[in-house]
Amino acid sequence: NVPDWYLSEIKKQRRSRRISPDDPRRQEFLENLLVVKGNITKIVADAVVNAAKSSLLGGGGVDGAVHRAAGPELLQECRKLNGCPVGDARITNAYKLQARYVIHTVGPVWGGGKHEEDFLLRECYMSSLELAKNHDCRTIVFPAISCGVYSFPFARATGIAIDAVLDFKAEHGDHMQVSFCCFSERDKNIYLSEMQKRKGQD
Ligand code: AR6
Repeated sequence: NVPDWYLSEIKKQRRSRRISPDDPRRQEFLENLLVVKGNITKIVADAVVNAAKSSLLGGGGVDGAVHRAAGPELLQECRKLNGCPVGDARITNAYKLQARYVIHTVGPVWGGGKHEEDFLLRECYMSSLELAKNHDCRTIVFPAISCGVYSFPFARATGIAIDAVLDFKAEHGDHMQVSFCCFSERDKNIYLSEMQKRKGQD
């Protein structure tokens, strides 16, 4: 449950444009997206995104795996951040991960779709990409934010993730290699089919 004042504030600040379906760059951006199957903590990238909770103090799923793999110093640094609102992101060192940074973002809990879940999930991707860009990251890997404990429907979430990345690249340029990491072949195929649908739009 995100307060209304917070929602209207981030909506005002961030009216990120959407790339037109006819924009020729769309195909190119789609070709440059990668989907990998595996454990996100094993991936080498400038920034690894963590599907965190608002306290930023660790939990299960990706969050638990990231904290275990990075080591206890990650939690020490997270304690200093005083949490993070839903849809926003924070950056820390990555310690023992094969990455320069961990970007912690807090996805919305799925509550049926009428509580701004889509908008907030998009914000997670936008905030994370913006932080990565401001820290000169060339490669970033995302887990399927909100798709585990937070129960966001998978295909809907992957569509939002892909569109957010395309829109970000349309606005800021294609300077970052963006990958999506998921655990199963089934999940990987959902990403690929959402990408395919978008390729078909041109
Ligand atoms: N590598 C890649 N994907 C993973 C991994 C991994 N190591 N572990 C899980 N997934 P979740 P959420 C997939 O629950 O829904 C935590 O307790 C998983 O199959 O990690 O945003 C936090 O502290 C699913 O598709 O994140 C929060 O309280 C996706 O990653 C809460 O869970 C996300 O699942 C956040 O829930």
